[in-house]
Amino acid sequence: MRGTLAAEFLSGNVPTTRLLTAPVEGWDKVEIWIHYGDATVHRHAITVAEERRSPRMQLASDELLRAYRIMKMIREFEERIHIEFATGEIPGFVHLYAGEEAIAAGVCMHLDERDKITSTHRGHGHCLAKGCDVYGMMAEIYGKKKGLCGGKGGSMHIADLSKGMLGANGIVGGGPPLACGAALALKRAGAHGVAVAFVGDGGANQGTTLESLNLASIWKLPCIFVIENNGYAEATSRNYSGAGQRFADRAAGFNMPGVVVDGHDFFAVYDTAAKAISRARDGGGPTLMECAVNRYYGHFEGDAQSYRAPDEVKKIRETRDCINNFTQKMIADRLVDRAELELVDQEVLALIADSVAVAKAAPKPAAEDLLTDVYVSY
Ligand SMILES: Cc1ncc(C[n+]2csc(CCOP(=O)(O)OP(=O)(O)O)c2C)c(N)n1
Ligand SMILES: [Mg+2]
Repeated sequence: MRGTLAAEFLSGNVPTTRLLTAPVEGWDKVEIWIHYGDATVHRHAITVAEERRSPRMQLASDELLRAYRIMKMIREFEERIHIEFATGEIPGFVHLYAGEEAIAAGVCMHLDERDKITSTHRGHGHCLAKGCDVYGMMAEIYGKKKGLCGGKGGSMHIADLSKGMLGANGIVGGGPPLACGAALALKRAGAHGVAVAFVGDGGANQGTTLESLNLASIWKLPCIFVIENNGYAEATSRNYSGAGQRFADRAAGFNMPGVVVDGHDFFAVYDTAAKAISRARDGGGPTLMECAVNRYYGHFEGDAQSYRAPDEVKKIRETRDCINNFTQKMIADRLVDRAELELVDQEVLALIADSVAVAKAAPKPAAEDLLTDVYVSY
């Protein structure tokens, strides 16, 4: 142990938990001995069994900062687009993911370049969490030629196959069958890759989703279905549109595990996704994760939201915000410093501001680009 950390530890500035962010499998007790030269100045024994149950204790501080950065990036991206859309410069429809960041981050942090995701019409968060380029995304949303899809897809159809992001999707329930196809290809390739389908609560009622659950189960596909239950499909409350209390209960009918998780809680999502993804990688087949969450903006930008109580979102932002809750836990447990988080904030804000400036100044596709990329041969 380095002297500086030891000194901080003795002064109480570093809690014991900080030293246990990556406990060794099978250990239930750790003794920490602090030496300066030959002298032992402190000996401390900790029972780790309790602490190891908490997923936040399993993440090293650089991973916690990565989680924070992904969520913050999505939030700031969406907040900025909310402002920019109102200027009229962004073409087409935009559906914002703000409020749901913990889901994309908590799931995608377990994925790597082998893995594929399919998305929804509310896809910016999934793209960012899977590693899509911020400049390419912003240019795409502005309909510019150097956007990820040449400016022809816009917000609702961003895709980057090189990152395993198979596309935002204007077809509600369009993602799950694609994820099954990707998962079948991954299974045949034998490299333990997985496919994740993000689906809304409205999308979960589509036949395509139910057929995909069946297919994934009978073919034992490495596929995870993440139902983002934000309580509404457009203006229709989930209570009017979905039979049964929980989507997760439907999983039993398809012979796969079904779990409900708090979609505002990064650690709950992260932990549940870890189990589902590692099960899928090991050939155990699909899992359905239902994440209970809220969206902060309307169904689309411009939605008057007359179907929501006036203070509905305000209350959720104040009490259940995934980033605030994450930050409070991190600071309380002294797992990261506030200064480290502020550095991330500055970096993310600067990046997004620059991506907007670059996107605005970029050229649109030319007339001769109109018919390129319309048909693809395989
Ligand atoms: C097949 C199909 N049916 C209907 C629509 C119109 N539509 C667009 S978004 C949406 C609601 C989707 O709700 P949900 O799946 O809960 O996702 P959320 O918007 O809440 O993220 C509907 C009905 C569509 N795009 N595609
Ligand atoms: Mg919904």
